Amino acid sequence: YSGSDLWLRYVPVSDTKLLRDYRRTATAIVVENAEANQVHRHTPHLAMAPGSSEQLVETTLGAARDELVRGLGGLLDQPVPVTTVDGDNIPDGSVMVGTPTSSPLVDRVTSARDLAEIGDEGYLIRSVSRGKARFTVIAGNTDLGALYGTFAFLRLMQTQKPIEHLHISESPKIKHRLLNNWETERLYAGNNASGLGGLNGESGAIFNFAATGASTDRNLPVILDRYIVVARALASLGINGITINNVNADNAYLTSSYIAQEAALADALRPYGIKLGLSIRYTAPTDGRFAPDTLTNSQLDPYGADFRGWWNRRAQQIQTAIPDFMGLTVKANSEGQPGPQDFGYDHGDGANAIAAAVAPLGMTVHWRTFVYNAEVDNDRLKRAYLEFGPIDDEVQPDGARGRFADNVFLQTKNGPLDFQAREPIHPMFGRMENTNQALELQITQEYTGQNWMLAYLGPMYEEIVKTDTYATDENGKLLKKRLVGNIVDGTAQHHPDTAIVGVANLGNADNLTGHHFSQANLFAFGRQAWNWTLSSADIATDWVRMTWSNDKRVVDTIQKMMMGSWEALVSYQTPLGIGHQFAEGAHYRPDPADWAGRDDWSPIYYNKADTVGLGFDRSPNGSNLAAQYFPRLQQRYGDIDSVPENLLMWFHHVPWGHRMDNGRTFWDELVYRYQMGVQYVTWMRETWDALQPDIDARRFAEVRAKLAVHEADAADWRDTSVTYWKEFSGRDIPVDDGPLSAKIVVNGTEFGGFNLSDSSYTIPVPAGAS
Ligand code: BDP
Repeated sequence: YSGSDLWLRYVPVSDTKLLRDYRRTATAIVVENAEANQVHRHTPHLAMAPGSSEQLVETTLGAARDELVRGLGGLLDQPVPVTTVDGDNIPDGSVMVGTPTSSPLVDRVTSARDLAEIGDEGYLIRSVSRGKARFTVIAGNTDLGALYGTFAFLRLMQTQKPIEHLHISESPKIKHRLLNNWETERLYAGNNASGLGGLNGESGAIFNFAATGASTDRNLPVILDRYIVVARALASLGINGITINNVNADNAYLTSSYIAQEAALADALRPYGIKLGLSIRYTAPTDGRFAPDTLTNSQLDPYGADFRGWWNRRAQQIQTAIPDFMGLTVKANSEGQPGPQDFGYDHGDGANAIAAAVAPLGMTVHWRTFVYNAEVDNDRLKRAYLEFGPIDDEVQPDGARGRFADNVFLQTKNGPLDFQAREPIHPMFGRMENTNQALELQITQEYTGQNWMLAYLGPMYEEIVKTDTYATDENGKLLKKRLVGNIVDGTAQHHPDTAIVGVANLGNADNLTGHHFSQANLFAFGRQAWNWTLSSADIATDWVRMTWSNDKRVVDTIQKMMMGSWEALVSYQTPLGIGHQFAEGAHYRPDPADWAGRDDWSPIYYNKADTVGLGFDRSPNGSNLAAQYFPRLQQRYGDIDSVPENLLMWFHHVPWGHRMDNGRTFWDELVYRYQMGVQYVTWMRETWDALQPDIDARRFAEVRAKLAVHEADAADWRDTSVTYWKEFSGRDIPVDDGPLSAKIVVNGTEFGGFNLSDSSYTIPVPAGAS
């Protein structure tokens, strides 16, 4: 098995008693008027590629019905018929899907009050008895809600939960649950950024939009199996939009020939409730490819009719082909991308100009806040808040606060640097009271091991969304709801429109993500986007059951491996709050001694290693990034004695002899952390080996091969880093003379199982040295 079905495998239920119960509870599929609400098709001859096993569907309820046919058929290991119901005779064991408008039956057996509570995209799943018949109803207010409920129902069986007495009401906490696909640049699902070559056909972008060359997909509205697998998988999580191209945007995506391909893709994804968006370049109107509709630089005035008119015309052209097109994502004045500042304007002027151009079409603008330079107080991290904060605060002519338009979302990475394995939260969360704010998380493992390291990021997402911002109101009073999740879902500051964005890891590898375990990060992101209060441990358990096995020992073992894997990565890569120690370019290997041609890309700029200690002083004695946080966090982060140890070097230049909470010196603890992270990977490799009899051969071998690379590369991180730090600390490598107390702990639970008492560690002599 190649992994190409992601978590939608539907293998027969292994527990025989449960299989019998399920077979009794799900005997027939009833979807009334499944063909009634045909989705829009722009491309008349849309077709699956020859030889496809997936099928195009034309309605959302059709997708729900087909998923039940496939899912129940697979899980129950017998076909489950699609039937119609005569009058009142609902067959015992029916699984009925629909909305009160699509289905008179669903209307009859659901209560208007229950439905009122779940909103547009929520669902109900109810076990109902009528006379002698017992059946299950899956209902939404919209077809999409009903589809989400269908996947949730199948998930219960995939994870072997009881389905006889269901009383479920679910609705998403965040309105726009989106992916940004970084199509080609460092495509971690399929490229060779690490220089290690690829396994199992990892070699390219998932959507083939090549402008030139003899690609077979080019300009042809041919849909590949993997697009539909992705659509189904994303719908199973409730993801409702995808911006398909990289934020360093290529204007080609706005040309007519690309729009035709985008329309075909949108047509194929539409039944699954997945809308398309595009990343754009601020100066696209000046691109000669749009002639005769090409502007000159002097026509790019954000307040002028030329600039706004151009974007409005282009957006209209897109909307004609893709009526439900979401909108545009903009990376401006960031890492060399053009933006309003090049023309004497600020981010508010630029964002609002494009927003005004697309607002009449009902589209949004996601304006990214990833702006930085090292010149602000010698700290790259301070700039975003300094640029965006004042615009959010600005009093407008009508007395209201905040200049950003209503259809603008400021899209902010979880932390102030750049998707490092662990960062403190971005200081802007909670600070943008008057602006829509979208949280951007990275699913693709750019800085977290790419497709070579097994790192389950669910606990990282959980840590982020459950971090307390200590946000206060205008009188300085602590808000009641103020976790990052509350800010993002709008409950903290009463924002009606809300969004979360995952930078996705989809590529054309057979298993779509390169590393089999990277599928789990997409799964976790989607589940947490739907409901950020979920536990990442439970999500991992579900994923393992759906993807690998329902055997209890296998589930427990793999889940345990996953749960400590992120913390292990932090340990051997960037422990105790050190950040960005990567060799330039690929962002995979360590190079702490590097100056990358630019301060704020350079490991030495971030580590500040010297004979006194290690780490970046962002306390009031240093750059005082700490002051950008709300008062409680300001104090906590600003003081070396109260900062959480896992963020120590993020905020302080820590003396080598500094005492840690456990009594060890900082130096000793640092070395232990590196070692502990590597040991965890060794333990994972050994543990995986022991699972061989329980795992299908191909996936077992592929993961095993990756774990071997992972272990060697983790050791490289440890050795390269510790060797370099030692030049500054001048201290000996600690030799452990008893059980170490450092452990991989996630949410209070310890993970691993390795023997820490045997962890004395000696740095190998570098090659060539004597
Ligand atoms: C950095 C990536 C770069 C992205 C950038 C961004 O290295 O490829 O374009 O983030 O988010 O992490 O814009």
